[in-house]
Amino acid sequence: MPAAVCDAAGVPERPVVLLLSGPNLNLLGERDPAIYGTATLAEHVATAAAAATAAGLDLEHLQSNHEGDLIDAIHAARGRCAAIVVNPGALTHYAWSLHDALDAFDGPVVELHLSDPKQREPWRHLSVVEPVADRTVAGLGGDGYRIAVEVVADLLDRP
Ligand code: CA2
Repeated sequence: MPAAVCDAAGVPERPVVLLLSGPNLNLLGERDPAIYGTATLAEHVATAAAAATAAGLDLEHLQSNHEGDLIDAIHAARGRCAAIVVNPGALTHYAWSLHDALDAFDGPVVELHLSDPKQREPWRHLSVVEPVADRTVAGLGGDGYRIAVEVVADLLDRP
């Protein structure tokens, strides 16, 4: 186990996992239940937060419909967050600036999708995030949020 990082009062800090949600994921639960299920994004975030707590991690979440907001959050996570879980939405398939920002992040990156884009329309088969992700969790629906955090916990525990 790595040595605990402590705050100014000597209290051990829990590593922070940043969960990022890209465009339109704020609409989850409102339409397309056959593809994305009926749960809302808030419910998925609660699932991820519970998994983080169980693993001794803290979870922060940001959803944005704007690519630049997500990139700013990745930059701000450098040196502050231990890992990133990202469901980039449709940015997955073309946002090379997101690829570059994640490439500049030092910790583990887990790419997360509710559906399995590789089983869908051909334009979804390319992920520009995949080359800079340590793992991809896809096609597991809402369970993916718990599993992605468990994967992060596993990656952080490795020497
Ligand atoms: O399967 C995933 O998690 C995706 O990242 C979801 C994206 C899609 O573009 C990716 O190919 C795969 C779409 C998120 C938009 O979700 C909506 C939910 C309800 C209503 C409209 C959009």
